[in-house]
Amino acid sequence: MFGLRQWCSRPLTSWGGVWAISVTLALGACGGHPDENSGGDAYRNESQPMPLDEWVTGQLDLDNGDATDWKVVSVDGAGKLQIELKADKKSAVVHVGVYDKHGQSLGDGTRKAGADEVKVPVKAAAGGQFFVRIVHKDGAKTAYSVRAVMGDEGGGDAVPDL
Ligand SMILES: [Ca+2]
Repeated sequence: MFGLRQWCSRPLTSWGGVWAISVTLALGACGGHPDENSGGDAYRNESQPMPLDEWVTGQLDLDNGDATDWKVVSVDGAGKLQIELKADKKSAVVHVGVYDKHGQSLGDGTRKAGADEVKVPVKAAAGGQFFVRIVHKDGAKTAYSVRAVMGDEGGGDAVPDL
């Protein structure tokens, strides 16, 4: 179940100087890395900013070394954060994982072949940065659109609409 590709694309959890060494080791150990042409966003600390409420586009091409894109979104406070992803190609299987600033997984989902989109709702316990890992698991290379929205429920302290 945990193939080499899975291992290679696992999130790195250390932020400091150890990081550079980890990347070197990971690249060296994997050879033909699925993210050798990832465009500078294959790791969490390379996450591309994604403004709240705006569709952001990207591309994934597993067979040509761009299997992973990381995005980062900043939210003002606690609440329900939802990540929505649409992929253009029907055959594309795209996994979406959401992580907090410590790298802890908050939720995930998969846009299956033939599906229109996937929505991944998570609970943002506080404001701050949240990271989104988008991984091309299978199928044709594809363009995608991804958006982060904040809901008005699930925060626990939401003020009711009057
Ligand atoms: Ca990439």
